[in-house]
Amino acid sequence: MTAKTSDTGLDELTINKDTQEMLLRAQEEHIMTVWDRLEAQEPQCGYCALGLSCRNCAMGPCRVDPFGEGPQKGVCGADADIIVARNLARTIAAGAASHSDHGRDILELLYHIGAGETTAYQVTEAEKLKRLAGEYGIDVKGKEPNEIAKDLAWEMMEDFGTRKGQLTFVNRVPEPRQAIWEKLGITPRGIDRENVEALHRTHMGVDNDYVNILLHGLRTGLSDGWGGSMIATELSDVLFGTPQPLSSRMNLGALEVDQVNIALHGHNPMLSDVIVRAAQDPELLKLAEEKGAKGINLVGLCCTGNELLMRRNVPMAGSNLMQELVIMTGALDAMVVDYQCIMPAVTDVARCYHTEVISTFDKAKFPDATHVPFDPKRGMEIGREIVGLAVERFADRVPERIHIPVEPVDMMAGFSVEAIVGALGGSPEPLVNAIKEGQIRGAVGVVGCNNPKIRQDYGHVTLTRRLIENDILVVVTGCSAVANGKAGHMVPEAAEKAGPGLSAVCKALGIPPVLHLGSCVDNTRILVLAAALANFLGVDIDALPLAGAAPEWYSEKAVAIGAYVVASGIYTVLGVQPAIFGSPSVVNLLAAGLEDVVGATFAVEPDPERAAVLIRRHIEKKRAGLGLEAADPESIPMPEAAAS
Ligand code: XCC
Ligand code: SF4
Repeated sequence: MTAKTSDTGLDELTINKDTQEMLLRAQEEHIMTVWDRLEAQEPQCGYCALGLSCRNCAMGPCRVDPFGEGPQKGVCGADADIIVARNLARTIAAGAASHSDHGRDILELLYHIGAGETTAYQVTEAEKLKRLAGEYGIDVKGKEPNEIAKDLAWEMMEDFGTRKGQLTFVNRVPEPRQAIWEKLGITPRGIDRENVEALHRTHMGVDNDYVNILLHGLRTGLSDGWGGSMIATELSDVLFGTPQPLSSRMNLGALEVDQVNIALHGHNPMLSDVIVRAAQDPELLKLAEEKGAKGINLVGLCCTGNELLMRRNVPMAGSNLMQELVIMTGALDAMVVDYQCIMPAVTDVARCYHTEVISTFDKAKFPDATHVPFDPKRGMEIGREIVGLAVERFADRVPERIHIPVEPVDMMAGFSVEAIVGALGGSPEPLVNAIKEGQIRGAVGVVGCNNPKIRQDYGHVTLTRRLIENDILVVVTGCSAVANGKAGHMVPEAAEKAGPGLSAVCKALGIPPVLHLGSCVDNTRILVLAAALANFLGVDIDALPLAGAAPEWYSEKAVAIGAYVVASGIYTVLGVQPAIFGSPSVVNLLAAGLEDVVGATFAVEPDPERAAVLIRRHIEKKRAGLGLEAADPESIPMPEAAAS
């Protein structure tokens, strides 16, 4: 069944030519995609969409009638506020747990290296390792990197538990903000602890005060942003290198028709790093040649793709909605997956082609995939085995079915905070001055996923475009980085699309107006940058002309990110409604009440033209608050809501 793609103009589903061509192919070949499955689910459950259903215990499942006619309480007596708040807290916990468990995997790898248990990996950034060890109070004098690695890993493991009382990276947070968290009782104590406590509190009959539940939701988010995700980012830099600006290419055109193509999909870079090395192995290259291939070509998908793009210049095939479509090119010999955002549907699509799906983590298995369990102690061996499987598959291609749409688009990636500060000459001062003088009005993180409910990339690209046109610097991560890369926003020449002030700054520095900061765990780079700017100015983060946006989010992880960004003092606009509208009290708290508490709120605005105005108004307001030259927010006209 391919109803959606045949009934609806492809233009309404996506702004991308590569997606459109592959959806036509899906129609011809009768292959179901995520868009078809969404249509099959419609109409989706209204109670669930509003957050009003609960199945936290076996007296339920329960639901609260939003129109006030049916039941207003669950069997246990939980009302709409409690049910919505509990559901939201569980969503945050699931997202935070995903990021943080990813962080733990990298951390355990650091430990194995330090303990001399693997030679497949090593510390590549000894200086950064020392800097981190310093933050953790470890004496590094006279120690070899591996010894420091072991000590640091041990200390970071304590951040997951409760022994320390609070996470070490909380020390990076500007003091006024630390004081706010302390006063509210939401300073994150231990990464695992906050997640476990979130599950405890949302069990029947524990926390029945929606405000209290939501505050803990923020704390759980903070344990991700200033904990699990931050550890993932920092240690990935230590092990695989701190990203530096580089030029690359992206979209489905990154596949090579005459080479073995391997897509690396998921989030954790540790396995894909050995695959990058194995793909250069002369023996495997020779085997590929014997099979008739001219080489071995790697492409990325989702955040594993972002990690590899930033550090290894592996071109990106696409974002989360492209994972089925890349198989339909008929030119993908293997898809290697680790975890998160990998649709179970990939093995269904792969069955229609010659593509081998290879799962690699014991915690993330897929029916019909070949499972090659990752073991950091045998890294290279496994890398070679996987590349070997892909090479074998090349011979099974069906030439008539190969269709690679479009040519790849050029883009730049690799803007770690270190690289940005480096480009500025070693200090955030030039950026601060450009903001003070109004050349740059402020900065916005446009992040997160694609969601088939939204015309693919329209939200990311439109919002970003309106912001840069108005001299607002945009930083991107995750699938938003793919959207903006494909739209041509991430080359230095894109400075032409920016307003005069931002354009001049970009030209002087030779950088694009939209900077690629990395994967979704790398949203912590935005926190680090925001803290550095705030500390430089001697203010709290919420005083800065900053904002966040997730125009097309779908994932629980995006909710966790939203929670830590807002709790860190940054106003955030969501393009997809979270399941909270069944409780006006919860909506009120998140959209207004939090302002007095953490100095930032959430807004929901599906129309990116209107979201851009909300953000511009917010930035002018913050500029005025800092005593900088600022426009009257109300002088920025709000476009009419688009008819849907
Ligand atoms: Fe997943 Fe990170 Fe979302 Fe993309 S942006 S769909 S979470 S890959 Ni994080
Ligand atoms: Fe129903 Fe309460 Fe059980 Fe939820 S926790 S399923 S509202 S009885």
